[in-house]
Amino acid sequence: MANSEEILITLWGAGTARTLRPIWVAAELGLKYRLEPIGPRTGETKTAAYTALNPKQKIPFCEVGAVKLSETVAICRYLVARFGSPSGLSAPSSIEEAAKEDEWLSFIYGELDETSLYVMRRHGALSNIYGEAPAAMASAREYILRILQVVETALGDREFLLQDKFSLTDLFLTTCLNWVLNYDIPLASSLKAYRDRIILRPAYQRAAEANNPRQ
Ligand SMILES: N[C@@H](CCC(=O)N[C@@H](CS)C(=O)NCC(=O)O)C(=O)O
Repeated sequence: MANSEEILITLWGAGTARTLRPIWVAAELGLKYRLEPIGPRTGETKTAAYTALNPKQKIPFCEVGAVKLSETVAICRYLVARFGSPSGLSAPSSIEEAAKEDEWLSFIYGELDETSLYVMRRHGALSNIYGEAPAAMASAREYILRILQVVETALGDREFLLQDKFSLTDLFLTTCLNWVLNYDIPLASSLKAYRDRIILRPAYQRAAEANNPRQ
Protein backbone atom coordinates (compact mmCIF):
# COMPACT_ATOMS: atom_id res chain seq x y z
CA MET A 1 0.00 0.00 0.00
CA ALA A 2 1.30 3.45 -0.95
CA ASN A 3 1.00 6.58 1.13
CA SER A 4 -1.43 8.86 -0.70
CA GLU A 5 -0.22 11.92 1.27
CA GLU A 6 2.95 12.00 -0.83
CA ILE A 7 1.28 11.67 -4.22
CA LEU A 8 -0.69 14.35 -6.01
CA ILE A 9 -4.07 12.92 -6.96
CA THR A 10 -6.34 14.88 -9.28
CA LEU A 11 -9.83 13.73 -10.15
CA TRP A 12 -11.45 15.34 -13.16
CA GLY A 13 -15.20 15.57 -13.55
CA ALA A 14 -18.22 16.10 -11.36
CA GLY A 15 -21.97 16.05 -11.56
CA THR A 16 -22.75 12.62 -13.04
CA ALA A 17 -23.27 9.05 -11.80
CA ARG A 18 -19.96 8.12 -13.37
CA THR A 19 -17.92 10.96 -11.88
CA LEU A 20 -19.32 10.08 -8.46
CA ARG A 21 -17.57 6.68 -8.54
CA PRO A 22 -13.89 7.70 -8.31
CA ILE A 23 -14.79 10.50 -5.90
CA TRP A 24 -16.59 7.97 -3.72
CA VAL A 25 -13.66 5.54 -3.90
CA ALA A 26 -11.30 8.34 -2.85
CA ALA A 27 -13.61 9.16 0.07
CA GLU A 28 -13.79 5.51 1.16
CA LEU A 29 -9.99 5.30 1.06
CA GLY A 30 -9.53 8.60 2.90
CA LEU A 31 -7.38 9.97 0.05
CA LYS A 32 -6.39 13.57 -0.23
CA TYR A 33 -7.18 14.68 -3.76
CA ARG A 34 -7.76 17.75 -5.85
CA LEU A 35 -11.07 17.86 -7.71
CA GLU A 36 -11.34 19.58 -11.07
CA PRO A 37 -15.13 19.62 -11.27
CA ILE A 38 -15.51 19.95 -15.02
CA GLY A 39 -18.87 18.87 -16.46
CA PRO A 40 -19.99 17.07 -19.60
CA ARG A 41 -21.21 19.19 -22.53
CA THR A 42 -19.97 22.40 -20.93
CA GLY A 43 -17.07 22.75 -23.35
CA GLU A 44 -14.70 21.97 -20.46
CA THR A 45 -13.90 18.48 -21.77
CA LYS A 46 -13.09 19.94 -25.18
CA THR A 47 -10.39 22.45 -24.30
CA ALA A 48 -6.94 21.87 -25.80
CA ALA A 49 -5.44 21.33 -22.35
CA TYR A 50 -8.01 18.70 -21.35
CA THR A 51 -7.92 16.99 -24.74
CA ALA A 52 -4.14 16.64 -24.39
CA LEU A 53 -4.79 14.88 -21.08
CA ASN A 54 -7.74 12.79 -22.27
CA PRO A 55 -8.23 12.61 -26.05
CA LYS A 56 -11.60 10.91 -25.44
CA GLN A 57 -12.86 14.28 -24.11
CA LYS A 58 -14.81 12.45 -21.42
CA ILE A 59 -15.05 12.44 -17.67
CA PRO A 60 -14.11 11.03 -15.25
CA PHE A 61 -10.35 11.13 -15.60
CA CYS A 62 -7.69 10.79 -12.95
CA GLU A 63 -4.04 11.58 -12.40
CA VAL A 64 -2.10 9.85 -9.66
CA GLY A 65 1.40 11.24 -9.90
CA ALA A 66 2.52 10.31 -13.40
CA VAL A 67 -0.25 7.75 -13.91
CA LYS A 68 -3.09 9.07 -16.06
CA LEU A 69 -6.29 7.08 -16.47
CA SER A 70 -9.70 7.35 -18.06
CA GLU A 71 -12.64 4.90 -17.75
CA THR A 72 -14.50 4.65 -14.48
CA VAL A 73 -13.87 0.96 -13.91
CA ALA A 74 -10.13 1.29 -14.56
CA ILE A 75 -9.79 4.40 -12.38
CA CYS A 76 -11.65 2.91 -9.43
CA ARG A 77 -9.81 -0.39 -9.58
CA TYR A 78 -6.47 1.35 -9.78
CA LEU A 79 -7.20 3.56 -6.75
CA VAL A 80 -8.26 0.53 -4.71
CA ALA A 81 -5.31 -1.58 -5.86
CA ARG A 82 -2.86 1.17 -5.04
CA PHE A 83 -4.32 2.69 -1.88
CA GLY A 84 -6.75 0.08 -0.52
CA SER A 85 -6.37 -1.37 2.93
CA PRO A 86 -7.72 -4.61 4.39
CA SER A 87 -9.67 -2.66 7.01
CA GLY A 88 -11.49 -0.60 4.37
CA LEU A 89 -12.08 -0.87 0.67
CA SER A 90 -9.53 -3.38 -0.57
CA ALA A 91 -8.54 -5.21 -3.73
CA PRO A 92 -9.67 -8.83 -4.09
CA SER A 93 -7.32 -11.12 -2.22
CA SER A 94 -7.32 -14.10 -4.60
CA ILE A 95 -7.62 -14.80 -8.31
CA GLU A 96 -11.07 -16.25 -7.69
CA GLU A 97 -12.24 -13.19 -5.73
CA ALA A 98 -10.88 -10.95 -8.48
CA ALA A 99 -12.73 -13.00 -11.10
CA LYS A 100 -16.00 -12.65 -9.19
CA GLU A 101 -15.47 -8.91 -8.87
CA ASP A 102 -14.71 -8.75 -12.61
CA GLU A 103 -17.86 -10.68 -13.38
CA TRP A 104 -20.08 -8.31 -11.42
CA LEU A 105 -18.35 -5.11 -12.49
CA SER A 106 -18.58 -6.17 -16.14
CA PHE A 107 -22.26 -6.95 -15.72
CA ILE A 108 -23.11 -3.76 -13.83
CA TYR A 109 -21.02 -1.44 -15.98
CA GLY A 110 -21.56 -3.19 -19.33
CA GLU A 111 -25.18 -4.19 -19.11
CA LEU A 112 -26.78 -1.82 -16.62
CA ASP A 113 -24.80 1.39 -17.14
CA GLU A 114 -23.71 1.45 -20.79
CA THR A 115 -26.20 -0.82 -22.52
CA SER A 116 -29.29 0.35 -20.68
CA LEU A 117 -29.14 3.45 -18.48
CA TYR A 118 -26.84 5.40 -20.76
CA VAL A 119 -28.90 4.42 -23.79
CA MET A 120 -31.92 5.90 -22.00
CA ARG A 121 -29.93 9.01 -21.22
CA ARG A 122 -28.71 9.42 -24.80
CA HIS A 123 -32.13 9.06 -26.33
CA GLY A 124 -34.00 10.75 -23.47
CA ALA A 125 -32.49 13.86 -21.87
CA LEU A 126 -29.76 14.04 -24.53
CA SER A 127 -31.95 13.32 -27.56
CA ASN A 128 -31.12 16.75 -28.98
CA ILE A 129 -27.58 15.37 -29.49
CA TYR A 130 -28.12 11.63 -30.05
CA GLY A 131 -31.60 11.61 -31.60
CA GLU A 132 -35.02 10.32 -30.58
CA ALA A 133 -35.26 6.53 -30.41
CA PRO A 134 -38.49 5.47 -28.68
CA ALA A 135 -38.00 1.76 -29.45
CA ALA A 136 -34.47 1.80 -27.96
CA MET A 137 -35.79 3.66 -24.90
CA ALA A 138 -38.57 1.12 -24.35
CA SER A 139 -36.35 -1.92 -24.82
CA ALA A 140 -33.63 -0.48 -22.57
CA ARG A 141 -36.25 0.01 -19.86
CA GLU A 142 -37.44 -3.59 -20.24
CA TYR A 143 -33.87 -4.82 -20.18
CA ILE A 144 -33.12 -2.93 -16.96
CA LEU A 145 -35.97 -4.80 -15.25
CA ARG A 146 -34.44 -8.13 -16.31
CA ILE A 147 -31.02 -7.11 -15.03
CA LEU A 148 -32.44 -5.91 -11.72
CA GLN A 149 -34.16 -9.27 -11.29
CA VAL A 150 -30.79 -11.03 -11.62
CA VAL A 151 -29.20 -8.65 -9.12
CA GLU A 152 -32.10 -9.00 -6.69
CA THR A 153 -31.85 -12.79 -6.74
CA ALA A 154 -28.08 -12.76 -6.32
CA LEU A 155 -28.18 -10.29 -3.46
CA GLY A 156 -30.95 -12.06 -1.53
CA ASP A 157 -31.04 -10.60 1.95
CA ARG A 158 -27.28 -10.14 2.21
CA GLU A 159 -25.80 -6.76 3.07
CA PHE A 160 -23.28 -6.67 0.21
CA LEU A 161 -23.07 -8.17 -3.24
CA LEU A 162 -19.81 -10.06 -2.65
CA GLN A 163 -18.91 -11.79 0.59
CA ASP A 164 -19.43 -9.80 3.78
CA LYS A 165 -17.66 -6.68 2.75
CA PHE A 166 -18.39 -3.46 0.88
CA SER A 167 -16.63 -3.65 -2.50
CA LEU A 168 -16.43 -1.83 -5.81
CA THR A 169 -19.35 -3.95 -7.00
CA ASP A 170 -21.58 -2.33 -4.34
CA LEU A 171 -20.27 1.10 -5.23
CA PHE A 172 -21.02 0.65 -8.94
CA LEU A 173 -24.38 -0.97 -8.29
CA THR A 174 -25.50 1.78 -5.92
CA THR A 175 -24.67 4.54 -8.42
CA CYS A 176 -26.71 2.65 -11.02
CA LEU A 177 -29.62 2.17 -8.60
CA ASN A 178 -29.64 5.94 -8.00
CA TRP A 179 -29.91 6.34 -11.74
CA VAL A 180 -32.73 3.76 -11.94
CA LEU A 181 -34.66 5.68 -9.29
CA ASN A 182 -34.15 8.93 -11.22
CA TYR A 183 -35.81 7.26 -14.20
CA ASP A 184 -38.78 6.16 -12.08
CA ILE A 185 -38.10 2.52 -12.83
CA PRO A 186 -39.62 0.31 -10.11
CA LEU A 187 -37.09 -1.14 -7.72
CA ALA A 188 -37.74 -4.26 -5.62
CA SER A 189 -37.99 -3.46 -1.92
CA SER A 190 -34.84 -5.48 -1.14
CA LEU A 191 -32.80 -3.50 -3.69
CA LYS A 192 -34.26 -0.23 -2.45
CA ALA A 193 -33.37 -1.18 1.14
CA TYR A 194 -29.85 -2.19 0.04
CA ARG A 195 -29.33 1.13 -1.77
CA ASP A 196 -30.81 3.17 1.12
CA ARG A 197 -28.44 1.42 3.55
CA ILE A 198 -25.35 1.92 1.41
CA ILE A 199 -25.93 5.63 0.82
CA LEU A 200 -25.77 6.16 4.60
CA ARG A 201 -22.04 5.48 4.45
CA PRO A 202 -20.25 8.69 5.52
CA ALA A 203 -17.90 8.35 2.53
CA TYR A 204 -20.88 8.28 0.17
CA GLN A 205 -22.34 11.38 1.78
CA ARG A 206 -19.06 13.27 1.43
CA ALA A 207 -18.60 12.09 -2.14
CA ALA A 208 -22.16 12.96 -3.18
CA GLU A 209 -21.62 16.48 -1.88
CA ALA A 210 -18.28 16.84 -3.67
CA ASN A 211 -19.83 15.51 -6.89
CA ASN A 212 -22.35 18.35 -6.90
CA PRO A 213 -20.13 21.42 -6.76
CA ARG A 214 -22.48 23.58 -8.79
CA GLN A 215 -25.53 23.20 -6.59
N1 LIG B 1 -16.76 4.64 -20.60
C1 LIG B 1 -16.53 5.92 -20.00
C2 LIG B 1 -17.73 6.82 -20.26
C3 LIG B 1 -17.43 8.24 -19.90
C4 LIG B 1 -18.55 9.16 -20.35
O1 LIG B 1 -19.24 8.92 -21.33
N2 LIG B 1 -18.69 10.27 -19.61
C5 LIG B 1 -19.68 11.27 -19.96
C6 LIG B 1 -20.27 11.86 -18.70
S1 LIG B 1 -21.08 10.64 -17.73
C7 LIG B 1 -18.99 12.40 -20.67
O2 LIG B 1 -17.86 12.71 -20.39
N3 LIG B 1 -19.68 13.03 -21.59
C8 LIG B 1 -19.12 14.21 -22.22
C9 LIG B 1 -19.44 14.26 -23.64
O3 LIG B 1 -19.92 13.27 -24.20
O4 LIG B 1 -19.15 15.32 -24.17
C10 LIG B 1 -16.25 5.77 -18.50
O5 LIG B 1 -16.66 4.76 -17.93
O6 LIG B 1 -15.61 6.62 -17.89
